[in-house]
Amino acid sequence: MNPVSTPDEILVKKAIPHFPECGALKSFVRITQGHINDTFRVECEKGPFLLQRVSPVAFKEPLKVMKNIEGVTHFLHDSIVKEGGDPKTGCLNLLPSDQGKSYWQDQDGDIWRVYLFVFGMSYDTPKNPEVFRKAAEAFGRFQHLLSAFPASDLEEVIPHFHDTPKRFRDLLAAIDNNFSKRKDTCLDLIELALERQDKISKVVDGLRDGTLPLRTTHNDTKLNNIMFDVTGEKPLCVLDLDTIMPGSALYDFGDSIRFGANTATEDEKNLSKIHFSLEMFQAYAEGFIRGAEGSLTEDEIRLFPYGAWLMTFECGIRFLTDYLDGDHYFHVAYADHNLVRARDQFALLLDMEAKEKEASAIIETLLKAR
Ligand code: GN1
Ligand code: MG
Repeated sequence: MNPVSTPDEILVKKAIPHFPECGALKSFVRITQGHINDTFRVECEKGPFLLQRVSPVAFKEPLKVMKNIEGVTHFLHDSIVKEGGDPKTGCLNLLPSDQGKSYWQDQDGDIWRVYLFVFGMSYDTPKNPEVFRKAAEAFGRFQHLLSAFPASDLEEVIPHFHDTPKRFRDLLAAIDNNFSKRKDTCLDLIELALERQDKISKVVDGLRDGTLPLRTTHNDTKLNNIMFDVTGEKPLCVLDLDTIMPGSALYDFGDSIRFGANTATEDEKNLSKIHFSLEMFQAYAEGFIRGAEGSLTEDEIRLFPYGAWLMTFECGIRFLTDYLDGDHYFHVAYADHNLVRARDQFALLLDMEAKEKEASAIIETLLKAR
């Protein structure tokens, strides 16, 4: 036995005894896919579970996060049971803590939660358009199912989460402060961002004036937030429910494209590998429309290419802002990780701009076939 405990070991050993249904802890591994929360797969006496500490940096009011997740998972659980599905794999399931809640709050005020472990696999890049289409159907269906959920019960856990003009103002402040003294290393990206500021308010404006409907949205629809079964063929459930809030369908559509229609990963250093795949775009658009079962408006669908562009721009400036601020928000694995991510997003953005006409033509064809 290793006599010196690692910081992770201290954390996990502290948390697990507060979830009686887990039984004694046997071993654990940290899962490094997410950029925000601390996530561990824990092997316990009663089986494998997923243990997470909700990031206090990202979520200033973590109890609101838990309230949303409790509401949504119970709602999904009941809908899946009604349809004769298996709620243990069809949605996330929270375990109770010894505080009689769906979470355990430690002495520092941090929130810990445990989910039943869902066996399966997730993709960081879609292996083919068919996989991407299936993920799109799952996210579309998720949104459709939650259209019956009382959206007024949802808390706005990160205010202005996809308010791109607000994200842009945050970037301007970060450029001014230049806290990390790294501004000179990213002047080209700053210029690209500044040149595009007139194009970034279409969705917030549409939600404000009612031309775009406000919906219950996931808001973080990366492909790896869909758990597929072990064969990688069948989507089982939607993961990462932290940012479920009222929003636009274009956020969910766009964020998926930003991530999955990129021919490279989100932090590819070799920019020549980064392209916007129209084939993936089309597959996702088809799947999302089908999964949403007619609930999307024509205006929303017509704005799909713009939504993809907007979410790519927004994510690019968020990475850039964090780089300028000194990496306080996103977990980083090396010194200029956020800059690499920002460069990646801007490379993708430029390719989307080059392919804008083709993307719009794909959508017009899908609209005609509807
Ligand atoms: C964060 O933690 P993760 O990887 O699920 C972020 C998303 C970004 C994403 C970029 C709460 O999500 O908004 O799109 O990184 N989540 C939050 O990979 O800020
Ligand atoms: Mg997330």
